[in-house]
Parts: sequence; structure tokens; C-alpha cells
Amino acid sequence: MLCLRSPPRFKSTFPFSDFCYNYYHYKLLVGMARSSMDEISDTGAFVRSASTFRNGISSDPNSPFPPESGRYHLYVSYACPWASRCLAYLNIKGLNKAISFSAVKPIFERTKESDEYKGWVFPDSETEVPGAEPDRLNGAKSIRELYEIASANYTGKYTVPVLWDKKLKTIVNNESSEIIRMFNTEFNNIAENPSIDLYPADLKALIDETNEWIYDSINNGVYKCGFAKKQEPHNEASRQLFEALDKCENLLSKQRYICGHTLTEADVRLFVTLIRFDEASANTFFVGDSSLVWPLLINLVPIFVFLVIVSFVRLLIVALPSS
Ligand SMILES: N[C@@H](CCC(=O)N[C@@H](CS)C(=O)NCC(=O)O)C(=O)O
Repeated sequence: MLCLRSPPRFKSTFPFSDFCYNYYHYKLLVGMARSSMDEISDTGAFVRSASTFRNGISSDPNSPFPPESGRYHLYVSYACPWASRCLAYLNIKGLNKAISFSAVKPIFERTKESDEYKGWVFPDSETEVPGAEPDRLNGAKSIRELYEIASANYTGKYTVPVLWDKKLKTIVNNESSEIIRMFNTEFNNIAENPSIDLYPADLKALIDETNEWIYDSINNGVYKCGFAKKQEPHNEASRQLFEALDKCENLLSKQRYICGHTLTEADVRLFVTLIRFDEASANTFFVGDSSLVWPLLINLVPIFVFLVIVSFVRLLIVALPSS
């Protein structure tokens, strides 16, 4: 039986000045880019903007992006849950030989002398930060430079994950929910585990419905808690987050996976957020007590431990300095 701790689930008297201080501290810690923080509505709520590069890999003969082995590269940060979804899929589908990947440094840094923007950067050497590698493909110093190679007039955020086409030297897609669907189906001729289908036809409707509330309240919910600039939207996001965690707990006390008896995309999407909950969300996004979600995770870890062991260990390594 799973058991989340009872309230306090969030700080009912959320101190805005403390928040500013802590948030500033968090900004210092991770060097957060302003572009994310600027995504704030008039009410002070965080409103995420949509991803920009939305091309699809497809075996359609007219597709500019066919599923070829060795052609694509995935840029990730181990600190990022969205990127980690994609990394989990590379492992689960057995695509790590067909699609290369590399990770940036886990903490934002200045990307150019000419402005203050801080974002994801590559290390200068293999040994600078565990798990992070210089960009051998394009010689870029930052993820920002990749976006600038792909589109000279680009004005959006410089986010990971980035699925990069080595042949056309451009970004195929930077939206994790779409990248994982491509990894699930489009590379089955070259995947080592083509029979694993995390979005099976008979569960599509249930997975879509589950993704919707988990995205809104948990995946994006932790950001809504952390990036809110006013008390009210923070409280509302916290309330929704813990309601959704209760719903997960309830479901997982009756069934092994979030959509029933089969591992699906919805479990992967939930897991990569929950595994960061203590370190990222509870401490820096002010969403309540840490250790709250470990009982939930204990149920999900055995599913992933063999599949994403390398990523998980690296995640812990990069998480350590911030604890
Ligand atoms: N909707 C995107 C979100 C990606 C995203 O927000 N990534 C964050 C890291 S967790 C990022 O790279 N942020 C950089 C920035 O905002 O400048 C996806 O799911 O792929």
C-alpha cells in the first residue's frame, strides 16, 4: 500500500519575500534564463510557451527526415525532465546505437559576451563535469548556438531536448512529447526492441487522457508552483499538484502502472518528473515536504532501473551539489 504523508501539502502562508529571496537563490544556483521566467501572465501565473521546431521523422518517401541509423543526435540535460523522457526512450527502445546523444553542463551559464542571457552550455572537455561532453558535432559552445545554426532569425527559448539532424544540420524537433512518439514508432526497423510499444492502439485514449492531467498538474505543475510570481497562482498550482499526486497514489495502489497493467508512455512521463521531485521541486519550487513522493517512486523505480540506470546515476551526480 502506498502512503503519501498527510498535510501540510504546501505552505498556506507562502511568504512572497522569502520566495523572491529563495527564487533569486535558485536563479543563482542554476543560472536560470530569463526567457522562462518571463513566461508570466498578468495574474502572476507561469504560462509555458509552445515548442517551436515541430517536424516529424517519418518513413514516408517524401519526408525530409527519414528514420536512418546514425543520422540523428539528441541533445539533453540530465537536469531536465523533458529531455530525460527522450533519453529513457532511447534506452527502452534500444535506439542508443542508432541515435547518438550528448549532455550539456547541468547549470546555466552566460552564452555570449554581448548579452546577459544564461542557458545550457557545453563543457570545454570531457572531464569538466561528469556526464557532460563538448559538442563534437557542431562545435557549439551552447544550445543557443544550435538554435542559431538551425534558424538565423530564431527568437524563442533555447530549450532541451533538441533532436538534431546531422545531415541537414538543423533541428528536427524540440518538443519531448513528439520526440518520444517518433522514437516509439518511426525507428522500429532499426530499434533493438521494436516490439515494445508504449503507446498501444487499445490504450491510446486512456494514455492521452492520463497525460493531460499529469502534464497540467504534475509535469508542468511543478514549474507552475516554482515560477509563479504571486501567492495565489502558486497556491492553486500546489493544490492541483497534490490532488494529482493523490490520484496517482490511488491508482497505483490498485494497479501496477498508471494506465493499468502495462507500462506505457504515461509512466515514463510521470517517472521523470517524480524522480526529481525531492531535489528540484520540493526544495526549489516550494511545493511541500521533501521525501513526499518516494513511496510513489518506489513503485515505479523497478520498471526503469535497468533501462535508465546510467541516466539515473548521472542525475544523482549532478543533483548532489544543490542539496
Ligand atoms: N515543451 C518542451 C519543454 C522543454 C523545456 O522547457 N526545457 C527546459 C529545461 S527543463 C529548458 O531547456 N529551458 C531553457 C530555457 O528556458 O531557456 C518539451 O517538452 O520538450
